Amino acid sequence: MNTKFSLPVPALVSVLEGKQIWPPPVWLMRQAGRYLPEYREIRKTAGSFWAMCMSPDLATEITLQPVRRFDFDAAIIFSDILVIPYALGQAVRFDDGIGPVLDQYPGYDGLGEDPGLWKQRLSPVYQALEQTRKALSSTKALIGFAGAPWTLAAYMLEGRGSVDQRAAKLFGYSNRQEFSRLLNRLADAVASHLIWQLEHGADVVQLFDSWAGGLPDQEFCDWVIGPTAKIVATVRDVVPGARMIGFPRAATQNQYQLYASETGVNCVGIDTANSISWAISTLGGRIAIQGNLDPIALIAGGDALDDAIDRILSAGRGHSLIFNLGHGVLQET
Ligand code: 1CP
Repeated sequence: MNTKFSLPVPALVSVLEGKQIWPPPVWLMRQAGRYLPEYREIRKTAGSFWAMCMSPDLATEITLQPVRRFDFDAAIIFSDILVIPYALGQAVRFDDGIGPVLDQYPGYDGLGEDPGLWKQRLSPVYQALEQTRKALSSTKALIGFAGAPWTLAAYMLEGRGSVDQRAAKLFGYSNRQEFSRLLNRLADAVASHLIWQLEHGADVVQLFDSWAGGLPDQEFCDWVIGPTAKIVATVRDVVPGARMIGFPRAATQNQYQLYASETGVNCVGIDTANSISWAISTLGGRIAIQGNLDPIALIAGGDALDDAIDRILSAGRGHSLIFNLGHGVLQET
């Protein structure tokens, strides 16, 4: 007789497998961070944000903080999308009050091409995932993540935060071939990073394409959908059935539709300005939908917050929904 007990499947994983769970599983993008006093406490002594990302013990503790406080259905590993340029050899630092600052883009030939070295540089993330998975209840999902190639290229070419995509667009329009080689290299590194995260305890991975908005349709196809589809296929070659969420923030409805049908992700994250009822009725037949409470409604609280939550829940009833924000939690929350 087989006496093996099976562990419960986290609600968020069930939703990504097409089930409808009510009430829907909840987590918040950027749920670990400066709005939490217990995070600020660690931040004071850790030295820097980067040191926190690169310490498996601190990253594990910070990942668990919001789950402990709010009983969210998922933990997202505490790290940053800019670990990929770092792994490729473009140094990153985080200046207080300024945000990320990157060394000058070294050119395609200056980017590291050795996956062994990428893995070595990113190993604190995998160690943190292993530790977190051990400490986390089996009813909670552990989410790994990476920046999508277009968004990473925007930071790598701009060299700093709050990018307006100008540097990446200019580079892409003027050197189409070299830009597509860059996106390809990024897609390889991102796929490897996601595979390694799944192999070290992540149940689900999310691709953040935070700067996907404002691209013409042709470039959205070439620079967002193409590399994302390549990543999804590469990851699933190694990890069959890998559960993946894509977040092409601020894409148009037409672009969201293409993204949902062409990339292969199990779920799309809807940003604050897009309509969740549109997303559920148009895309929700095929894949799960995640979103999309305005992070500022969470600051406002009161009736405005209740109404906004009710609207999302009534749109999502009877569908595969993951309740989340339309962008990250703000520090003032
Ligand atoms: O303490 C501090 O000063 C650091 C603030 C901070 C934090 C808490 C940064 C710097 N990154 C993070 C963690 C982080 N970043 C997570 C952790 C897990 C969680 O969600 O709790 C995640 C998923 C990210 C992803 C990330 N980093 C994105 C994609 C999501 C989004 O917000 O669009 C982006 C664009 C970044 C770059 C980045 N890192 C940090 C800042 C301030 C920024 C944005 C810079 C900018 O363009 O203005």
